Amino acid sequence: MTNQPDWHKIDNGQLLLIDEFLAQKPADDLYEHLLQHAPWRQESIMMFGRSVLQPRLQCWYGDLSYQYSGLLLAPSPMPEAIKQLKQQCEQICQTPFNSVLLNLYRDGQDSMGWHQDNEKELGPSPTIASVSLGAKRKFSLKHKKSGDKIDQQLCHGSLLVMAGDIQHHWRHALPKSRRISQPRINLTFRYILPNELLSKDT
Ligand SMILES: O=C(O)CCC(=O)C(=O)O
Ligand SMILES: [Mn+2]
Repeated sequence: MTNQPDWHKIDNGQLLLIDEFLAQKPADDLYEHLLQHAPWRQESIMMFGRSVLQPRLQCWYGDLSYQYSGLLLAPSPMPEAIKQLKQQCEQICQTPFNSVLLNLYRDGQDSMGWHQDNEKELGPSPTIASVSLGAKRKFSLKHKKSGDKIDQQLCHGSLLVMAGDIQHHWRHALPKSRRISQPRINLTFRYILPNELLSKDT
């Protein structure tokens, strides 16, 4: 069951949060399925000239490759269960998605640092739809100029959408949390622009 979209205007963008985007049973089934069967990998990225393991596992499905922090994620067809979820997100957001990055935070020690989803392949003002499964975790946004902070608890089966110019003006992160011992899975749906639509000088 999905609620009516209720977008919140924030400085330089819009946020949408639907706590009960997925009903309990489909959320439980997808969580168990992905936990057991998704091809999770712990990737390394280059930081200050050294190769460092990321504090989470990831996998990627999409028609096109995606490059971030020096990592190249090769194209890989989306499984049916994820295609259905993609369609639900497209309906709510009224925009297409052609790829999804899955993150598995094994417990509260796994995290994602402050960043912007602003790779040029995502286009100038990307809409990013993020579905959460498993442990409830705090998600934070911080405005780059004003320092304003928004903290949002993301629960099992919820959908958070970032749209407008958020990726230019805000950073976001999933901080560590000592209290959490259960895994969380996050699926972030994106639209990757084909190479021929990217301007050559960016
Ligand atoms: O786990 C989350 O909620 C955030 C994930 C994220 O920001 C990303 O995949 O770029
Ligand atoms: Mn992100």
